[in-house]
Amino acid sequence: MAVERIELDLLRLPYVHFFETSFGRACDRTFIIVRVFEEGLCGWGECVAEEAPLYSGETTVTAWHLLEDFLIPLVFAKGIAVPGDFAREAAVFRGNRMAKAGLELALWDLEARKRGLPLHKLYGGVRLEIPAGVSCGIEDSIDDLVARVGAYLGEGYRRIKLKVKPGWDAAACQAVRRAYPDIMLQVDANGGYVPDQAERLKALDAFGLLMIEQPFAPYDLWEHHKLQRDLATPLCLDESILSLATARAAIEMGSCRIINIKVGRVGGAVEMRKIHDYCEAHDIPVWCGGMLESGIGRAHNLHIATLPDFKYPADLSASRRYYEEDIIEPFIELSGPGLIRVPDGLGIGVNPVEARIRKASVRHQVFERS
Ligand code: OSB
Ligand code: MG
Repeated sequence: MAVERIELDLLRLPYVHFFETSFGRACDRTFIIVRVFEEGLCGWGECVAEEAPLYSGETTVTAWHLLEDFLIPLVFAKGIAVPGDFAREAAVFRGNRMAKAGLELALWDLEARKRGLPLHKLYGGVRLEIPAGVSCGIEDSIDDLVARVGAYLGEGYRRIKLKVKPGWDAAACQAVRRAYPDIMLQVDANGGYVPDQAERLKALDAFGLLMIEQPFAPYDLWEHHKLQRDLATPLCLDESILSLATARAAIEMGSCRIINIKVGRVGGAVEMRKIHDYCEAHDIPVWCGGMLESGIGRAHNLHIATLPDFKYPADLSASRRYYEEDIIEPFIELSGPGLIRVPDGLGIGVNPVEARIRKASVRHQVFERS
């Protein structure tokens, strides 16, 4: 059998609260939803490329272009039906990992549905509840930040990540630590520091952080190595890790002690699995990052985070932490303190709501196998 039809939607959803990082402030999320159809079944994927090329060089426009002009024609030309075949064939095209992952994830959901399984069973996951935390953006003031952290803790979250940048780092950590001395706390700089600012990062050793995520630019594995050498806190890499090859280089160079896995950033669950297995074999813990996904992408992340080497809480929060009206039913909610249960229906186990997708869609296109 082979995929017969693929549909793309470009959606725009407003955040419940702005999200500010070292890249700047965003008030809504633009992303692509991918549907693949075969014999009456439909698989769903989400492409995490953002509107601007800040986190990654990809954008919603480049991802749509790759999907429309290369990846979807490839699926039809090769008669592809399973994710492994797609990953192998799509490897002829360089880069554009988020575009590839959006389509590959839809094929994973379809494959699980064809086999009558929840996706975590297909992956061989080992847990049904995921320890989850909140990624807190930069606020207008430290008081606003402390209040927001307090509200998330009140909702039951146990692990907090603070976005940092030069000038919004030690003071933010100190204020949150003073208010909540015992919480699991970590920071993420999204590459906002240059090596000359290493002293600012070393000062963060004072706050008992679980990790410092991506202080320097993505390509700079050597500078991360030099910083890790002089730092007690483990470094975690996010943007730097694009593939098994970059993960291996970072680990062998001692550029990090922890890896943030995002399936979109590495081009799909096939590559995600290679990185996961390599890290597990080399005693490098991983955890599941997020890209402020809609419920479709977040459900995919929940299934991925069931794999055994996911040892730190994920950047995965309830639907309402991100969006007033998530595009799935039921919404994702905390199932216990700091925990989210993995949906146990077929495939990703949540139901996308067509009417909400149509309402948020700014572009829709159908592709048929000829
Ligand atoms: O660096 O982890 C990041 C969101 C968009 C782009 C990059 C990142 C993030 C987050 C959000 O931190 C995590 C989440 O989805 O809850
Ligand atoms: Mg990050």
